[in-house]
Amino acid sequence: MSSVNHDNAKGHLDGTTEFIEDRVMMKNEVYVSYIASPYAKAKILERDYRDAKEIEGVLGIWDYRDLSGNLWGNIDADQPILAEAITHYVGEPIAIIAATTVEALESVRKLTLITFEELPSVLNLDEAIEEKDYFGDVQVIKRGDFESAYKSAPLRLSGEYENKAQEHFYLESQAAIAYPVDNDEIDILSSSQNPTEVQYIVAKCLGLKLRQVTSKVKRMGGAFGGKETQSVPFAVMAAFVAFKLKRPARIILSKVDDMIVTGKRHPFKGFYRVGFNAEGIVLGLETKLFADGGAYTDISPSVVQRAILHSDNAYYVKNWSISGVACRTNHHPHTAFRGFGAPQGIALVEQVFDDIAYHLKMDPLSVRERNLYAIDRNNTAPYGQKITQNTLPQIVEKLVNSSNYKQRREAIEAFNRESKTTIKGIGLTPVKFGISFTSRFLNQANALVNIFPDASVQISTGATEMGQGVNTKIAQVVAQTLGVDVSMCKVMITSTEKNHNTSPTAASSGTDLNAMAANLAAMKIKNRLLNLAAQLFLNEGHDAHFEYSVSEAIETSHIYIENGVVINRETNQKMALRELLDIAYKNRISMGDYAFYKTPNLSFDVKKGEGKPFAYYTNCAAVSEVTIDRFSGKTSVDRVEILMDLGRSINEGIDRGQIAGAFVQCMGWVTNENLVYSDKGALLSHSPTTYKIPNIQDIPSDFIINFLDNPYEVDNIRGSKTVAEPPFILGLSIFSAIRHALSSKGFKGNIKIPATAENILMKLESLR
Ligand code: LUZ
Ligand code: MOS
Repeated sequence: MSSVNHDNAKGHLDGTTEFIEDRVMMKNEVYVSYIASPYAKAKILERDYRDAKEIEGVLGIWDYRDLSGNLWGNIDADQPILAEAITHYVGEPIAIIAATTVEALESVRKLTLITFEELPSVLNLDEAIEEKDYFGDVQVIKRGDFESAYKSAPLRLSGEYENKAQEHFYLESQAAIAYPVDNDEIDILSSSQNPTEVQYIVAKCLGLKLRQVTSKVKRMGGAFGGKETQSVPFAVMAAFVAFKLKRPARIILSKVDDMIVTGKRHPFKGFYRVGFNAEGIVLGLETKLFADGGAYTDISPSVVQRAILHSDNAYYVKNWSISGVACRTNHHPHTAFRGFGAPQGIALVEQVFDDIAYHLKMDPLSVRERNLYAIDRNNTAPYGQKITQNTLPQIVEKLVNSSNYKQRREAIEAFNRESKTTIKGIGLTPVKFGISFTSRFLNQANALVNIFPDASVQISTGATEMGQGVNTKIAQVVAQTLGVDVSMCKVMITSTEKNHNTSPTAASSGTDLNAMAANLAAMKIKNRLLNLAAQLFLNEGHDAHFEYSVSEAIETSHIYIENGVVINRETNQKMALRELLDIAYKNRISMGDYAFYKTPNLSFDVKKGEGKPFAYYTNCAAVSEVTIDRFSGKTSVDRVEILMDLGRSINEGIDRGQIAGAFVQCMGWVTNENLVYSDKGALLSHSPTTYKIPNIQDIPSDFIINFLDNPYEVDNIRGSKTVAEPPFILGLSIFSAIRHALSSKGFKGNIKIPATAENILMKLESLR
């Protein structure tokens, strides 16, 4: 299909798109904030709010005792909206404040209203691993017999892996406005990927029935997983105040508060042992992953599950033992972030392949190629899912050729032998990413589609628009089905009133699930319309007094709708769609419909670590070339070439944006983005001045994105594959390129993520 513009492209560029904070204040509307814990772990000794209540404009201050329900979390409801006896991380909310001005809120936050007794905290993942303080069970996937494969292997290596956290850095902070309705209902507008969870938890905390809470999301200014769960507490705070005061209430976090209070991409530590032969073929691999889950469960066990399910990445290993678990620390609870554990699981196995290659003095690409999932054999994942329609070998081969990888690698090695000021490196990373929520029940969606007599269409689904273009893609799919221009179709605000019990827009599945449901609803409407058209064409006229019915089985395959015209292929009869719609309306034929979709044939047994968790895989690969300044350690990414298999892309323009954005986001994670905490667990790099995400000058000057001409019929909406998360992981090719550069100067061993200029400089210094 075509590259239709994002439906808010113009507004996003000229600044007219409305986000939550842009909503005009209502008469009587109040501002909401919260009081945060200054300690990583502390006992609350005393709360005395009297000084706060004396500040002009303050309307109230409430804590957990005022909520009907306080604990939330969709795996284990262990996280308080407001801390009770003990606080568990720096920045944790303890009390809600409402005031008529932002200044009054700020004054309250400067007061000392709560006294604490500091308790010993766990701020270091190693300590948590030692203590075995886990969220849930250790998850395991095994195939074959690792121990004997390892023992009998001609060559063996073992090593450690480590990555730090990553801040989501969405441009719009967490935000919500709640409106009281009719004394006993709440309408809540929030910046959330998960309006249904907002509805559930607001109802729970306020002691309401779900029918009393309508949760809406117009759009988000970015999310990346950071609003999959963690928008909930702020929505609850606004809803609580609105319900209590019977006044509209808004909470808009500052960037600094947002960075301090919300969790990030999980830091991981990993340990591996690998047995292999002189050709670089892996005979047995054991990987053990430990994630820093932070203070509460959030969705860490799910993140770990996706991490271990991606520890094979694109490679077949006959004997495998994979395990993973999330550990409790006194940091903000870490959460979903684009890739959802897969980047960490894959980064570990990519490191293993680099380690093997440098041990054997081979090109890491050859080691990767030799272990890649093949098409007709060696194509079952360790958890038993068969890798069908495998495009990995084709992708790697094409990319190696089109990028001139081999010649460039030789040229780089020659350059590195001579150069006194800079060193270069090149890396190729293939990626296989499993598509579907690993929790099977989340793979469902519903949609409501209405067509009006003017042939314009309103579509409602549970998908939330966060800039990724899901609304544009859904509109394109429905427009094509109904035979109208995409400008005639509008995806409406996401609301729990139109679509119930929906999943978060996450796991790259927003379009797959919701466009499928919307298409099914549109098909139902279209079938009725075609049935009516068949009768009208047969009767060669339109008798408005005749009662047409759509219940009879009537052959309609010769009739289609295109560009707003209904056409009989056999007789060449035509009529305007609007005319047909008018007759449908007059004949009491429904012009709206609803549909439900669930991804078929998914099954995964967590205990056995076996089954088919994914509907399909999105495959891709990237080649990156870097230059490192030997005096500053700074890495520049000079050339990038990406090859993506997206089946038949629904919107190549939008997909290209997703690929480039995801890649650059990972570039930040593996190079420059560095979260620094005090030894008391306070985040020090909590604003754009101290936390550097890539900027426009960091984007590779030579940045090629190509789409694979996939030879298979992809069983997904319009033959497309989803795009959102997989290309993030391609940024690991930068990491491989950095290792290549360092190894060519004789550096052996590993480097942690992020490979900041400082880290690289220390490695280079160690070689002097
Ligand atoms: N969220 C979730 C996700 O609940 N389950 C998943 O499998 C997932 N995968 C990626 C991103 N978010
Ligand atoms: Mo996500 S990490 O798909 O919200």
